[in-house]
Amino acid sequence: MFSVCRSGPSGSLSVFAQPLIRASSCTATAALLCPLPRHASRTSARHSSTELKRVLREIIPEKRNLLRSVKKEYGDKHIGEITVNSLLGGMRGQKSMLWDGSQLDPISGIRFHGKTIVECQALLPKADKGGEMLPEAMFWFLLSGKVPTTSEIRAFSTELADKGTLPEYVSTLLDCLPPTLHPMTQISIGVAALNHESEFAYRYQQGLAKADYWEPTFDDAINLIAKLPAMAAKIYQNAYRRGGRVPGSISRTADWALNFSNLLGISSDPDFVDFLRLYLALHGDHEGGNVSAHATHLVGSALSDPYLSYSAGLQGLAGPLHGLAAQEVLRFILSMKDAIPPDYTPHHIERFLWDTINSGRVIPGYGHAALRQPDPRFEALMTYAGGRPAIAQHDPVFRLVLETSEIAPRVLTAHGKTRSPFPNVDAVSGVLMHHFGLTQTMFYTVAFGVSRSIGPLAQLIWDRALGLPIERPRSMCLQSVIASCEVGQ
Ligand code: NMX
Ligand code: MLT
Repeated sequence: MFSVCRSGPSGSLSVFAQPLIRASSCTATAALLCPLPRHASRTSARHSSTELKRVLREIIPEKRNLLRSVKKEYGDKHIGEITVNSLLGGMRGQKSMLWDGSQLDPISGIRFHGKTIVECQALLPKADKGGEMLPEAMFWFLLSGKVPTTSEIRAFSTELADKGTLPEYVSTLLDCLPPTLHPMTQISIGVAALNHESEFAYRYQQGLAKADYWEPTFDDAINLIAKLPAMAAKIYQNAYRRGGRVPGSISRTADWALNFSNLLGISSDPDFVDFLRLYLALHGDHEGGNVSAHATHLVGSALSDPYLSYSAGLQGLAGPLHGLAAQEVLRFILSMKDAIPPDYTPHHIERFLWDTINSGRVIPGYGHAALRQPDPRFEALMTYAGGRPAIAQHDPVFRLVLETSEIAPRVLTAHGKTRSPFPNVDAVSGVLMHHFGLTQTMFYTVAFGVSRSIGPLAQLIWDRALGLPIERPRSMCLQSVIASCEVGQ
């Protein structure tokens, strides 16, 4: 029989307890590793210490103990189809969503319509002067399951270029934001604001038949994907170059990534453009369960338009356990570089990793909620770097990333907690941007957000085409979990 005290109104606490634990540890991680500049004035609301908070502080330890005991005693028990561990553990491993473009195998990693990354690299069209698959070709493939011809993709790139300019009100809105506002917050605001021109929202108000939902969803999705490079470049300009016009313009003959690169105006190295093509194609989709994809799908299931849906996805991507890890990794590597001697040995790296873990922080870029082997996206980027001596042999920051990737799995395995001690894609993406002169780490997740649009928006079109219903799983309070487990004991 269960013996932990169960008094108190559990329903509301079960909602609050877990986010509070996570938020405090993530904040500490960011602050300890490399504090971000804070220019905004802090209001007293941020430091509120109400009576309610005091009450909560007293209750939390008891609730944490209860949660631990429930996991220990009932973790493997089933409630309906799923185990208590899955219900309490972020639904890990549970298959409960339709997602057609890609599927993850825990060992071999992501497959796009059954094709590996390497197969996609071989199959999908490239730019005339480029060696990497085009991300808009990946979108085409994700959406249709068909490999586009080169001429189809050239026409599609032109269509994206034609739709790529930001409306004036969005540029003005972005200009009004504090340049110190995190770029991820800026892009999610900008994307949400684009819903002013949503075809889906407009036609829905006019009375759209359910069978036709997919078509304006498609139009909005293409319009949004087309505008993301210009939006990201504008945010970069405002945050890091004191505003004004971006250095480049959109060309009708350029592909999506080349236009993005020109708008950013960071590097004229053709290798940078090819890196961007690969980066944008690789980060586009990672089945449906990751936070950004799932958030887009969830919000979209309420028939919110594609702009609002993807804005929600971007807000999920902005979490340090998800896409923000790309920024955290580079901060981490640079702080390691500062902390170890110039003639460092593997022993110094290992000690730095242990110090990180022992102070209660995670090693960013390592571990995964679903993968159980090194992330093939990480391997694809390492292969890209490996073929370029300027990166692989002569970039000291890249060398440190490489050496860390050889040591961290051993350290995490010895630590014994992480289910997957291997590098994920974020372990290397930022250092390649850094190599090409994109050194503003807070921008890295914005590039991820430009890319991630292609998978979740492709799926959103299918959600509407197939008439998938509003997503509405049931939740349970902890008391009900315990009661269900005790039935029949
Ligand atoms: N460093 C130290 N501890 C870790 C790490 C890590 N890299 N990864 C997992 N753990 C810990 C984790 O915090 C947990 O500890 P506790 O039991 O005290 O709560 C324990 O190991 C078990 O976690 P897992 O079940 O292996 O991982 P989970 O599925 O909960 O989380 C991540 C997956 C990706 C959130 C986690 O591995 C992590 O925090 N990694 C670092 C952040 C990161 O790289 N995120 C990027 C993911 C890829 N992306 O682009 O989104
Ligand atoms: C992603 O690309 O979304 C990440 O690897 C996280 C995930 O799949 O859960």
